[in-house]
Amino acid sequence: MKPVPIEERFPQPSVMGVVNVTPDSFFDGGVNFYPDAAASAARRLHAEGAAIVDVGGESTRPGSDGVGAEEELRRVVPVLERLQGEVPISIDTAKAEVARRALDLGAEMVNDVTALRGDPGLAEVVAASDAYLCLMHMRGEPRTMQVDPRYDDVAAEVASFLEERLSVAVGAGVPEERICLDPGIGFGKTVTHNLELLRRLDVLLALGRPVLVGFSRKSTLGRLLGDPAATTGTAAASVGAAVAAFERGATILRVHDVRETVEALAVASAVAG
Ligand code: HH2
Repeated sequence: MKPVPIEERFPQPSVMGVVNVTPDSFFDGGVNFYPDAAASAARRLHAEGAAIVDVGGESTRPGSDGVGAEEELRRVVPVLERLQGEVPISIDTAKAEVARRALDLGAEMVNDVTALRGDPGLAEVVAASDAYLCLMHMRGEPRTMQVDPRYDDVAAEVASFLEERLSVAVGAGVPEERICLDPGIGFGKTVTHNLELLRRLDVLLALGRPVLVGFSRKSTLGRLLGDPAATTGTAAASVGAAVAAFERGATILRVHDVRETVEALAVASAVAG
């Protein structure tokens, strides 16, 4: 059966829970590094109301170097095997081989922070499947992206990048109705850039695709609360950011604190009517 359009599968607002099977992710690094722990975390986030759980085997935090496909597979495959048929899964990867294996194991979405620039084989893997696809904006690469990022007009530049990547994905055979777009909070952006992207989310919404926002626990939140050296933010600040993103039109909120975010969004959407 053909998958329904992404906005039907993930009505606004939907929560995407995060499980990083890594030793070094900026917030949950090490916590879910072992498959049983990661699988339990995914089940818990789903039970708390996550519509989908994003499983990643490579940290993309500022300064990170990345890992090879073999190591990424070694981390995520045992987790996906445990969750198959139980928890809706998104695979956070830029690698064709990892995506292919994850899709074989039942993943429903491919979340690519490189927007199909990381691996020339990924578009074909997604196009040959029924998967949803998230295309994210990143300026530079994780190792160096936070070194003095500059834009003339951050919202317009992010939108024009995503418009181009959307047409690449569609040209490669991924149906447009299965694609969502993401401004990439913290990926080559200052605090000011991140805030402006949320404030002007309408510029991205004008591309006609659902928008996913991942502000959860990111350093901008800690910096806004007065710590210029913060590398993370609090749960409460993350919930505030998710509600602000929802109110500006985001459809999918990618978060670490699922229960709190689901509760806050229930109130915000009741108010929105
Ligand atoms: N943020 C992170 C990773 N993947 N994917 C999308 N689509 N949007 C995001 O904002 C996004 C993402 C970074 O967060 P996290 O996975 O918690 O950390 P790390 O990359 O260190 O594993």
